[in-house]
Amino acid sequence: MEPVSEPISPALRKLDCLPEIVVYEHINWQGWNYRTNMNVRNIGTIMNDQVSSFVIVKGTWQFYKDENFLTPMGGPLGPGCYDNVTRYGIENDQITAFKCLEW
Ligand SMILES: [Ca+2]
Repeated sequence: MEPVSEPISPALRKLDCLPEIVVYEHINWQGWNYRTNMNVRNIGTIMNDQVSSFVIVKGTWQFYKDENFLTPMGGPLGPGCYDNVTRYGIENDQITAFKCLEW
């Protein structure tokens, strides 16, 4: 029997390169970390108002002070290692939400 295959849909191809971000409790990527490919509407009680550094693996991301993507802080940021949020117009220990604008 021949292999059964079908074309990869554009949507599935996109899954191969999802946006990705890792946020950290302390500056210089220390403390707990949280890695995700999803938009985060509310980071949750334990991690709320704790983020001090992050790594953007893929995509352009925007951070917010309040849940549901309200009160943007800083501008959209692309891939890179960001050692201290305050260097990028974001208040320390204030991030509650973030989302990918494009990738
Ligand atoms: Ca912190």
